Parts: sequence; structure tokens; C-alpha cells
Amino acid sequence: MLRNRAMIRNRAMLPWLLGVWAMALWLVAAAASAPEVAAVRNLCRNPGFELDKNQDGMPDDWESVELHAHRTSQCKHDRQISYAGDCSAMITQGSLYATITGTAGWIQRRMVERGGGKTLRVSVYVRAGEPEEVNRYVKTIFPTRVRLYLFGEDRKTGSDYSGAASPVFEIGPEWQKISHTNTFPRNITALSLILAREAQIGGGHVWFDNVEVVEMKK
Ligand SMILES: [Ca+2]
Repeated sequence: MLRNRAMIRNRAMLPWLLGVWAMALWLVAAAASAPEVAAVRNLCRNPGFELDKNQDGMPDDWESVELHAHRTSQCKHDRQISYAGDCSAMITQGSLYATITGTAGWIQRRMVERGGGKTLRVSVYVRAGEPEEVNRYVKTIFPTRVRLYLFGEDRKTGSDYSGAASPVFEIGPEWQKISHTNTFPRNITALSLILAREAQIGGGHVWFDNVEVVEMKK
């Protein structure tokens, strides 16, 4: 009698148990199909430097920018060395003035039109050239240095470089990923990005590729 009662109770619970089991299966399936991280949009245009639709020899949406009055470095759209795809953004070491080599940068202007109150994070792959025979001593003992700048525009005063500069990164001949984050106050409008080779003692050529700029949500 007792056993029968238990069986009846188990039978009554069967639909409920099946329901729980089905729910558990559904939850597992939903968790498996959901991406681990929500998809983030890359705000950078032509981030791999692959496009040159107007065939002017420079990657679309990028310009070279002078960071120093005595710039000797040049920005070149390079098709020999790349991290991904066929192209990268190169900055030559420039000629040597005493022991100082040149400085230049790649700029993408107005990457974000309304940047006030936003936090942006840029990451990019970068590598340096091997030291050449000329001035080998200087180039060998001093690493190549690069820097990233994320800056905004103030409606009244123009460019605002607060927090714009990343620390200086010392890079070698292997591709490595570097990144920088900046938070922009409310008065800021458009945001721009510079990938720069710093004025430095020695150092080699620089290549940038696969830029990613994302908005960091709070
Ligand atoms: Ca590329």
C-alpha cells in the first residue's frame, strides 16, 4: 500500500520533473549559443589599412601628421609587411640628426563625431624594424618607441589633449598588441586617433596594423 502510494506520487510528479528537465536543457542550450562577450563595434574606419579606393597611395581614412617641426620620418602604405591582410601603416625611422631620429604619425580624424562622456579604448598591433648596418650601434642599444593619442575637440577651444597620450611603448621586431584608454568630458565633440613614432634616440621603422577602437560601457 505504502509502495503504491509512493508510485502514485512519483507518477503525479512526472510531468513536473519533465518540465524542470526541459527547462534545464533549454537553459544549457541558451547559455551555449549566447556569445561570451557582447559584440563590440570597431569604430575605426579602414582598421587594417587594406583599402585605397581612390588609389592615391595612402590608406583611405588615414592621413600622415607632423608631430615635430623637424620631422624626417615618412608615413607609407606598406604592402610588404602586415600583421593581417596585405597592407599595414608604416612610419620610417627618418634620417639621423645627431642621435635623434624622426617622428611622424598616422591620424584618423573625427573617428567619433560625438565623444563627450564616452570612454574609448584603442588597441593596435605594432612592430619595429630590425636595426640596419648604418648607425647599428645607436639603433641596437635603443629600442624603438611608439605612442598612441586619443584626443577630442572642445567646441570653444579646439583640440583637447587631456589624457590623450598613452605611455611610451618600447617595441621590438615581433608584432605585439598595445592599447590605450581615454575618457572624454561632456564638452568634447569629435574624437581622433594618432598612431605615432616618437622622436627618439635611434630606433627603427615602425609598422601598425589591425586597429580596434571600441567604446567601453560603464
Ligand atoms: Ca592589414
